[in-house]
Order: sequence, then C-alpha cells, then structure tokens
Amino acid sequence: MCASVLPRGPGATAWSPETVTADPYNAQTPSAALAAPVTPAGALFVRDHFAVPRTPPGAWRLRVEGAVRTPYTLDHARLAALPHRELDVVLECAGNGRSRMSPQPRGLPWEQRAVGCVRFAGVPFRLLAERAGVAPGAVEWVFTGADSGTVRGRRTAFERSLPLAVALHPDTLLATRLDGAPLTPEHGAPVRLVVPGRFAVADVKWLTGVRAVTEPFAGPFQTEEYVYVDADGTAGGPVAGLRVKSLITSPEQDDDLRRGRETVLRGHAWTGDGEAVRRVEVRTVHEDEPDAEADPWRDAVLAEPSGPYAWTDWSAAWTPRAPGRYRILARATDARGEVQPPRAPWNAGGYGCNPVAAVEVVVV
Ligand SMILES: Nc1nc2c(c(=O)[nH]1)N[C@H]1C(S)=C(S)[C@@H](COP(=O)(O)O)O[C@H]1N2
Ligand SMILES: [Mo]
Repeated sequence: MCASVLPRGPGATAWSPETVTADPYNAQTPSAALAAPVTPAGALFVRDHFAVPRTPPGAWRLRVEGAVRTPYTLDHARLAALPHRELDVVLECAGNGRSRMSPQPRGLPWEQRAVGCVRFAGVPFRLLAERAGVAPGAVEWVFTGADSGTVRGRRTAFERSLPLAVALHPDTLLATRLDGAPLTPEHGAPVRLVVPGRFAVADVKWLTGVRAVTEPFAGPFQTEEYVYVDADGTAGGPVAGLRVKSLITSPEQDDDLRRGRETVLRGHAWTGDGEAVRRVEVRTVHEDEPDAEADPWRDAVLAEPSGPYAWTDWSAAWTPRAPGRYRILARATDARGEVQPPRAPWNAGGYGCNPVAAVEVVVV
C-alpha cells in the first residue's frame, strides 16, 4: 500500500468511505482499506435507506414484545452488563457489485466494494428472547430500526424479520461494538442486529424494538425489496445467505507490472451461512492468448480465517512472461461445492452478484 497516493485534504482520508449518495448517506469501502485482513471500521461501506437517527446510549430503550409470555423493556446499561461474544463477520450489501450486471438493475450502482470483514461484539439475541419466553405459535422475530421514510408511497420504519431458528442462533447478536469501539451513528449506534453469514440487509441498525409474530412478516423490506425476481418476473425467494465470492485486492485495476518479475496476487474469499471456503483458483489471461490451455486455472494458497464468518485471505505467486494486457481472474468454491459463476446471475434487484472476480493489468 502506498500512502502517498491515498486521498488527502479536509475530510478525505484513506480510511474514510467513498460517498455514493449524500442523502441518504451511502458510501463504499476504499480499495486500500479492502486489502487489510480486517476492514477498519472508519473505512467500512455504509448503506442507509433513510436519515441516520441519533440516540445517545443513555436514552436508548429496547421493547421486547409480541408473541411472548413476558414483554419487557431493556435499557443500555442492562444490555451492556450481559455476556458479549466477539465475531469477525463479512458484512456485504446484497446489491454489492450490481454495477457489473447487464442490463443495469435499479438500485445503487455499487462496485464490488459494498463489503468488509469487521469485528463485532454483542449480546446473543437468544438471551433476551429466552427472558421474554417465546409463546407457542410464534414463527418469526421482527426487528425494528429507529429510522423511517417512504417506500413505494407508504410510510414505513426499516423492519426485517428472521425465522425463529436464525434469530435464536447463538451467533445472532445485538451488537454494541465494532472494531473494539462503540458503534458509530452511521453503523447503527447504539445497538444493531448482526446475523453472521447473511447479506447485511438482515443487520437492522438503530434497533428500537423486537417482537415475536405468529404469521410471517410481510413488510416492504421483507417482501417487496430484497427478493430475488428473475427476468420473466418469477420470484425466487428472499435475499438470505451470502453467496460464494472472491475479491482481488492486489494488483489493482490498471496497475502496471513488470515482465519476468514475480508478483503476488492477493485477495479474500467468503461464503454464507457459516460455511467454509474450500478453494480459490486463479487464472491470468493474456489478451492475445485468451484460451484456457495457455494459462489454466491453478490453486491459490488459503490462510486460516479469523473465525467461521470471516473472509479467507488467499494468495498466488505469478511471474508474467509476456508484455501486454492481462485479465486476472479468481474463483472461489465453498464446502457445499458452490462455485462462483462466470457471469453475474441477473435479477431485477441486482442482488447476490458473485461472478468470477476480475482485474485487468498491463505488463511492460
Ligand atoms: N435501520 C436500518 N438498518 C439497516 C439499513 C437501513 O437502512 N436501516 N440498511 C441495511 C443494509 S441494506 C445494509 S447493506 C447494512 C449496511 O450496514 P452498514 O451501513 O453498517 O455498512 O445495514 C442494514 N441495516
Ligand atoms: Mo444492503
């Protein structure tokens, strides 16, 4: 990483996200910050649907209600006193990478940088649910954020649900800390939900209420947005687990490399639902020899991830032999045998875009 080429000036640092829209605030992780094994919190992408609500911890209350035996209200001091777990988690927007889909779906035109791997600390939600006692007939928990606005002409809060088994999984956290510090306002202060292994839309920020429900929740962010809908309008189910994916962090797009000099290709790979990445393969394709025989797929070396939901760092040495333009490709496979497809699987919302990773470089 070369500090001198990083952005400078008031408010611009290497470690601040790059704004995509100002209001509501949406920003992607800068490339330099993506190279790190754990993404610095201050550089992490932000995805907001509405204005950021600000609640000091002292004023925060969480109502636990619905289909439970004993509804109650919890304050921040009591939440902070409960046992916390720390987990490294890949946080990825479901729309990450949709700018590579064609035709361009609606939604923010994210490059492959609405992602990061961050350390959250929080209280397992199940501790709170057990205290309330889930009533017979409950099928889901609904999580409500303090933010609200208009979606398709109707006023709504940001609300999402989880099936009981996912909500009560010991790794589903009410997070209070990110990267060792209290959550910042843009990342959901003072308390957000974190559901490791799922797309980040599940991770409701600025949590103010949770309720158990006896019918599947049908709010707009559950059944209208964040649903896979294919080209002929067929609904393919809600956005849920992360899809197997890789990212090339070095070299970067349009870098110059020297012929005959060894370079190390590097990046990360991840997948959903707590599954492990089993394999990452790389290929270097010269513009004049685009056939697989000239440069076949070969295995990258995988590092041990820092936890079951963290990304796996990979590397592969490469010595370019000929001058010209090369396309460097990376393809991950997970323990279920899921492999990144050659092209983005198109859907109307542009979700789950996980084609083989590619960067182009020039060898001189
Ligand atoms: N309350 C609330 N929670 C939210 C959102 C939101 O707009 N409001 N956006 C969701 C989406 S789509 C994503 S990708 C993640 C982004 O988390 P981050 O901004 O901390 O990176 O938050 C999720 N949680
Ligand atoms: Mo998202």
